[in-house]
Amino acid sequence: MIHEQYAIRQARQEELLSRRNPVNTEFYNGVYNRYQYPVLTRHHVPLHWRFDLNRETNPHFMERLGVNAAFNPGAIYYKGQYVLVVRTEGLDRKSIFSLAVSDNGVDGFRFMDAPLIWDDIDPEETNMYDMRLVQHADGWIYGIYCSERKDPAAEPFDTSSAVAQAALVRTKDLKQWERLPNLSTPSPQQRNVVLHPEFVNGQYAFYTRPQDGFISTGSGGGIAFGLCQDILNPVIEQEIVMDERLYHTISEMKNGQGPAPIKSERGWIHIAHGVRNTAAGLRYVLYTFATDLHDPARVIAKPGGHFLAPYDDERTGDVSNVVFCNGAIVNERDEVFIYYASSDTRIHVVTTTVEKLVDYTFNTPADPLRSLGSAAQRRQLIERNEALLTSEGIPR
Ligand code: M1P
Repeated sequence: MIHEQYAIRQARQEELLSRRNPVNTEFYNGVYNRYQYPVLTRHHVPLHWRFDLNRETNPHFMERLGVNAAFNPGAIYYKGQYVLVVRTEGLDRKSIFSLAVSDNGVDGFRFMDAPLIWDDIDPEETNMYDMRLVQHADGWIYGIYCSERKDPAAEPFDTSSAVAQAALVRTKDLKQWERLPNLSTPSPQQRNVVLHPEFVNGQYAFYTRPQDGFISTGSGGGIAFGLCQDILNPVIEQEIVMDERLYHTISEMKNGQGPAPIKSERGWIHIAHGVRNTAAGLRYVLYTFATDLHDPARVIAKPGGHFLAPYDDERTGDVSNVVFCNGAIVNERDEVFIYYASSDTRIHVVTTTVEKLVDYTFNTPADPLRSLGSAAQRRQLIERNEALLTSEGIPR
């Protein structure tokens, strides 16, 4: 028999699930809209995924399989709906993938069916996370995720060292998933690998992130690009760094491609994350850059600084001072929904348009890379504005 607490708790959860999510009018930058609430949190996870509902076996209605966090979602616009593949982290630290769907992209997200599974072709795979969903020109929807295992070369006392690789799955209906072999690259470890949505020179193209270690990218110079002939036996022979990390920038320590790039008339618009170290630990922010339509490995525009950083309450969570994006959706009206997680804890959205993303990416000044250059850049803006204000007789 169902426990009487179920109806009580479900009514409370329904208030959360059906809550509207208005634009946050206190925030303005002209680039995107923020919203008042996260779009998904661990509290959105269905009760029957967490509780044993049976009064006989769970008389105290205890949460048997709790969820610690819902974050870092991949995203796809599928049959007119906004679908996220959410990194749902259990209390056991294992991340699993769960689909959540909304009709408008900013509220009403509900988890679907049950967490995703596929053939277990890799018994050493311990954890999986941060899936990018890509509708490829070949007709398949690909999921590229980080597959993590214990480092086989670690000393017996070392129970933390890990190896990260890029794993591939694909589907046509978001229901049946086919697990493909892991991507092989020249780099010892990989994270933040993303499939380009179109063929390049007749081959599959990937954005990669070469790294020597599990946390540190070491000699890995930044976001790289590589081609792969056979998606069923995915091998990249050569990775070329296309967006390098640089001293005293927002991506001094590491960076990584976010979702698959967005196609515009002026180029591919990329959303990526940049990481720098601070006395309080790593700080993750998002930035954008554009690449050539015919050569997506050639950067043609890159604004200075961050596009989006942790804001107010977003600053705190399991891993504080982090925003991370691996999912974005462009709908038929060229509206852009950028899904990101804050502090490895919960999921938010900002909305903009392709036109605004292009304007931001091509017309925001580049990082001058030196303080005096930044001062000169700001003085030029002030001088132009003062001249305009004066010419229009507006006091300042
Ligand atoms: O904890 C912040 C992020 O750290 C990793 O990102 P990166 O590989 O760029 O350092 C990932 O584990 C990511 O999931 C996490 O959000």
